[in-house]
Order: sequence, then C-alpha cells, then structure tokens
Amino acid sequence: MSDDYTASSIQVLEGLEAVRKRPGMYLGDPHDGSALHHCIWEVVDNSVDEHLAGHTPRIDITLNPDHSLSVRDYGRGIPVGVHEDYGVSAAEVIMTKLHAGGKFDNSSYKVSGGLHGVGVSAVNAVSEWMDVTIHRSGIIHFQRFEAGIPVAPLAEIGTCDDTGTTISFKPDLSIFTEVTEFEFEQINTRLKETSFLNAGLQIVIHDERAEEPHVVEHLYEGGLAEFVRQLNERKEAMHEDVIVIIGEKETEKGPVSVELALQWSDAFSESILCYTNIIRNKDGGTHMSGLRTALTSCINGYAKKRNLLKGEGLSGEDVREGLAAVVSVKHPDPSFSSQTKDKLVSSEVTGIVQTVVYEKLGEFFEENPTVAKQIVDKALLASKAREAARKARDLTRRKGVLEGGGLPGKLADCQSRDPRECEVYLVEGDSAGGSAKTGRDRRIQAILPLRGKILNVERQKHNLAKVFQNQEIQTMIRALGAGVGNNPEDEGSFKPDKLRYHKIIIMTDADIDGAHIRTLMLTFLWRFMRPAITEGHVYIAQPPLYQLSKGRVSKYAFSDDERDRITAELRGDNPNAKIGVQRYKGLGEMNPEQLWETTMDPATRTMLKVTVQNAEETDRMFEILMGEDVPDRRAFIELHAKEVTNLDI
Ligand code: 0RA
Repeated sequence: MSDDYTASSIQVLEGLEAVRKRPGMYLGDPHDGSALHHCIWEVVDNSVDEHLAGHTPRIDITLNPDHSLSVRDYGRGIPVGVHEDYGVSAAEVIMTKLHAGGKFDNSSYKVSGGLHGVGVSAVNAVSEWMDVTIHRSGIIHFQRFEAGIPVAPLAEIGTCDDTGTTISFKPDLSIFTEVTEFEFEQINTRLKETSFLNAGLQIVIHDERAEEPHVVEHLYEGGLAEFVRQLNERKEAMHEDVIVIIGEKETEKGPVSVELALQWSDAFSESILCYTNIIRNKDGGTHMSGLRTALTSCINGYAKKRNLLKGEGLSGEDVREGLAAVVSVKHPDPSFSSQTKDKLVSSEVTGIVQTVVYEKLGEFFEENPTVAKQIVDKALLASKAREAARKARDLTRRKGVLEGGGLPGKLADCQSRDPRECEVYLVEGDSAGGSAKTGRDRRIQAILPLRGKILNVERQKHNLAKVFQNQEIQTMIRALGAGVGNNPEDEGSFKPDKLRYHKIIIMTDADIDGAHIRTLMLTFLWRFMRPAITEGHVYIAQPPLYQLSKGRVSKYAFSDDERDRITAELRGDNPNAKIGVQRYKGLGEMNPEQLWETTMDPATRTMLKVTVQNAEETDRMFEILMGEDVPDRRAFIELHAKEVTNLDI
C-alpha cells in the first residue's frame, strides 16, 4: 500500500479517536441527551441534502427494538467507487473521515458537510456499530463499522432495482450516559420542523420499540405557511391567509434567497423562528434584525399614511405582539457567531431581508387594507397595554422602596452576598417555610414562604397590571431582585445577571396540590423571568416520599421502587422483619433536621434542574395546561394520561 494510504488511514483513526475522547466538542453534551439526538440530525441531514439536490422525495426514520436507529432515503446512494486519494471506497471515506461529506458534491445550500458541522463520521465514531447499506446501479452494497472502524471493506451483497441509502447506528453507551434512550417526542418535533422547512419532503417516523409500533408521517406541501398556521393553531388568527414573502438578491458570494411566512393572531406573545440553510438559529441574527426593522418601518409607515397614529410611533414590540413568523434564508456561504450556529452574523443579510420584506409587505398592505388596519389596531392596543403595565410595575417598585430596602418581610435571607453560592427556596406554605428556616444552612440558603396558590398568570396575560399587583408575585420579584419581564429592551425587565441567588429552588409537597403550585410558579417564571429557566437557575427540590425504619436504622425513599428496594435491604435474610413505613404527604410533616437531611443538604440532596428543549413547544404546553381553553386541556391530558404513573387520589 502507498505511503499516502497509510498516512491518511492514520489520520482517520486519529480523527475518530478525537471524537470519542471529546464528544462534547463535536456533538454536544453526551450526558443530557443532546449529543445522543444530535447524532440523529447529523445522519438525517445527509438525506435532507439528497432531497435538496432533488433526488429523494422521502426519508424514513426507524427507532429499532434493539435501541439502534435507521435512516433510509431513496436518493442516488452514496458513491461506492474507489476514491483515488484514499484507495478505499468513497462510501468508506464519507463514513470515516471527519468533514468529508461536503467534498463529494458541491451543490450549494447543503445542510450537512460543514454546515451542521461534523458529518456522519463523527456519529460513526461514537457508535457501538454503524451499518451502511447502499442501493446503487442495481447492486446492494454493505459495510459495517465498530466504534467508527470498518469491520470489513464495502461488499456487494445482492441486487436491487431501486436506489438509496440506509444508515443504521447504535450509540455507544460507554460514551452516552444519563439520557441513553432516543426520545420520540423530541425526534418528532424536530423532524416535523424539517419537513415544514422542506415543502414536499415526506418524513416518516417508525417507533418499533414498543410492542405496538407507532408510525407518524409528515408531509407539508405548504411549507412555511403551514408551519406558521400550526404555530397559531390555538389562537384566533387576525387574517385568514398566512402572508408569504419570497425574494432573492445576488451577492458577491452568490444568490441569497429569503422565504418568510407570517400571520398575526390575538395572542400576546411573539414567536419568530429563524433558519439559515434549514438550520435553526435560535438566537436569530441578521435575518431577524432585518425582518424586525422592516416590520416596524413598514407598519409605522402605513399607519402614518392612513392617519391611524395618534401620539408617537409604534415600537417594535408593539408591532410584533401576536406575530408568528418563520424566516428561512438560503445562503451559499453563511457565517455564524459560534460552532453551534445559534446566530447568523453575515452582515449583508440584514439589508437583503429588510428590503425584500419592506417592499413585499408594503404591497400586501396596499392590496389588503382591511388586514393592514387590523394589524395597526392590534399594535395600537399593544402600545396602550404596555404603557399600563409599565405604570403598574413602576408603582410596585416605588412601593418596594417605601417598605424599606426593597426586600420583602417574609424572606429569611441568607448571609452570603455572593449570588453564585446563594440559593433561595420558594416554599409552599408558612409551616413548611418555618421548618425550612430552622433547618437550612443560613449562610447560603434563603427561604421565601409563599402562601397558597399563587396567581395563574397564564390567564392574566392580557392584564399585566393585575399580575404585578398580586402580593405573592411582588414578593417573588423583590426577593429575586432581578426585575421582571422578558423584553430586554424594557427598563426594569428581568436580567439574570442581577439575580440575588443563582439557584431558585421550588419546594412543594409531594402531592397533587404541591404539583399544581409548582406548575403555577413555573408558569410565572416562564412568562416573566424566562432567562432564569433557560440559563439553568431553576430547580425542583425532591423531598422523600417515605421514611423506612428498622430499630434505630432509618432510611428515606424517594420513589415506590426505592421503597421496595430499601425494605428488602433492611429485611436482609429475615422476610418477617416488620419494617416501619411512614408516608410523607407534606413537607410540614418533617421536622427541620429531617428536611435538611433529606431535601436541603447540598452534599446529599437530589434536585431536578428545569431545562427546556424547545421554547415553542413549552409555550404551547403552558398555554394548554394553564390557559382558559378547557376542551384543549382535556384533550392534552387524555393524550398524555398513559404517561402518568404516579397519581395520588
Ligand atoms: C456524495 C455524492 C453523491 C451522493 C451522496 C454523497 C449521498 C450521500 C448520502 C448520505 C445519505 N444519503 C446519501 N445520498 C447520497 C452523488 C453521487 C452521484 O453523483 O450519483
């Protein structure tokens, strides 16, 4: 074999080893499920590229009973000929060499091969095994890899009369810990989004892990317009048709195209999703700012021209209230702020999106004056409501100062002033609050008892004044000391870097009421202090469900399974030892020492960290669970009832 071959195969091995050693750098966190699922997107992206190139109308994803996953497309099939530089099949090069995907085919706007980033080889490296099956030129080709290394060369194993590629892989569980199972909901949400963004692409997901296989199919001929319609599914749209804007501009780097769908509803939130070459940019970027500028100037311009404005102009926030929009940019050579592509920074995109949107939306308003008037009226209303909320909040702030220092009287604060080590427990009820105050480590743990059910802010979204006047909510805002409200441009809005405590720990009883109170608190935090959640400051305390005792030995159990395990352990060889079982219904039943020992001691406690996979889904969940619509809630609960394992009736 040539020296070149030896050199490149060493390079391949080193590359695979690097991925196995530092999976986090290539695929995201290997513990919390993000890298595990990233593996799927990486493999699917290759097939999406094959669709973008016009060669496959459909992609099948199968969750197999052995916990492997298969992705099948009906495209041209990965090339199988010997690659001249490497002396092995092109397929093997794609499967083993980092970043090889893009080099074989230089059509623009590829999702994979340098855009998402790492390519299928990185997934191969972290898989116990990966199989590739290629139907091409009438022949079925097959190759297996283990930990990224070929078990044998690509082999011909049969004949076929179709074309396409199937890649199956089983994640290596020595690399992925904690979350080790593929999550159907997460996969479904993401792939549904993929099919919205690729009008006409059929994506079929087969979950074959349970006895009863589950198949879900996504095919949206309407693309982005259907995406927006679904974002507004539970809202009252203000205009029947989704507005669709398409444009393209030539740049030095090649053509940049813009596709935008938008619709206003009677909602109070805004949700604008941004994509570059089918990849979500969750922090927006230049397409987002171009769109925002165009919206503000277009709507203000129209309102002025028609004499609809009374006082000053409408703010960006006002015109975006109730807006659902998806903007998808295709760019031959985009730049992002980081590896994870969360934010687009290509500066030329601002002007392109701005111009395209300004022109086309202006035309739409001229042709649809009734809709335009409704949109302006909605923005005027938003502007008034915002002014009222601002006044209510200022009043709250002033009152806080009058009461002395601003900290609420019910707060038992901690001694430390270093927020990084400080924790605040939001505790249900005064009696549990009392135990927590006595039991805590007063150096770093503060206790804020909250009385009864706090206000359901989901039902008061349109009445912000009422939210800010609520006693328990004022108390929370003042204790946390970081402002309130999710619009960073607003003075007094929530700023996570001002938090007085880096851990906000919700501690409620382990019963249905406790779960309800916890949800009310989370709803408030999500609607008014969202970064506290998204930046990982919110936790849920886990009080024990049982105390088990035998003689002087006593242990705590946090679940029924654990109760059974510990009971067996305490019994030892004597099946008749009668073990004392105390079921805790409320935090109040524990004395301060027990509460500290089981739930609050940082050295031994377990807590759940609140995380969010998908902001739109979370929004929808709060809307359904906490909002006004009873039939919707019933349907949601019925749908998820089978997932509920722990009902206490
Ligand atoms: C490189 C070149 C060609 C196709 C592909 C890659 C390809 C890769 C994957 C990965 C999953 N499915 C895929 N389908 C195709 C084009 C080869 C030709 O010109 O025929």
